[in-house]
Amino acid sequence: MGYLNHNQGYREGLLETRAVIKKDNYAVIVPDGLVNNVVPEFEDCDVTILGSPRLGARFVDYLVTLKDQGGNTQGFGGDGIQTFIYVVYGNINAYAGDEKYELSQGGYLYVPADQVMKFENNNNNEDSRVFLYKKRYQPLEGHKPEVVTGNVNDLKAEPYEGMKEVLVQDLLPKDIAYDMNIHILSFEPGASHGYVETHVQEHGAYVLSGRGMYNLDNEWLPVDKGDYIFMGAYAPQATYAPQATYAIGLEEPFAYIYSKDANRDIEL
Ligand code: UGY
Ligand code: MN
Repeated sequence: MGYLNHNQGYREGLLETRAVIKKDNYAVIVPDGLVNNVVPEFEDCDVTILGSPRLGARFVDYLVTLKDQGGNTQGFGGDGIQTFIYVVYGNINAYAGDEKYELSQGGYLYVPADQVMKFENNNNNEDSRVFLYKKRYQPLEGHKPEVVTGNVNDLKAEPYEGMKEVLVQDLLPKDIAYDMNIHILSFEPGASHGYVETHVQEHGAYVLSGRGMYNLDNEWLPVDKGDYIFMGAYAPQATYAPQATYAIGLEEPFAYIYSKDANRDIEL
């Protein structure tokens, strides 16, 4: 693996990757290929930009490793841009304006578009890692999103579309004030989507645990913990949790956190 585990130099075998990029359609981005992107105002962090408008998304997703006292204390988002942070591991302090939230693994904070988010590592000089999101907010007259925080370990998981082996958590309220939501879908080994979805919404998904076979525009691709999946508007998409070549010995559910635009008509 490359920069994420700081391995340098040549590797034993051939250079190869599972990554697939189909701009404006879908992408699978694997940890091995990630590189560090220097982004102003992120101090003492390793930052990788995952989904972005350059890939065909209307949002930006990042994977950020916060080192020592690392973070973004200058401010991220605001001025029309809403933001969301989720702690993959470690402990951080995140702020909506001046309000502080202490977040540990599974903790998250949504900050509406009229405030900036700040965050800093708070893990006794050990790294913390976060999945970060921003998107321009599409306002709706008479409605205003609030700051939302919580931890997925305290959040109820509901059966997804009649399948008790597939659980969904909604991290943001189901309220029309929000123009998107963040969900976690979790598939027990052998579970699957009920159908191949084809919808106008787009997703950026980060795999938190397990493995699956993912149908993206009718290609079945293996995906693993730590992978990032972009699903563009109308890209057909469905999952089988560990099966095919992964049938044996995997007890961990296949779970990913993902964004989905919601509650708005299409602007012309
Ligand atoms: O919410 C969704 O559209 C979700 N079921 N999509 C997905 O998992 N690819
Ligand atoms: Mn979907």
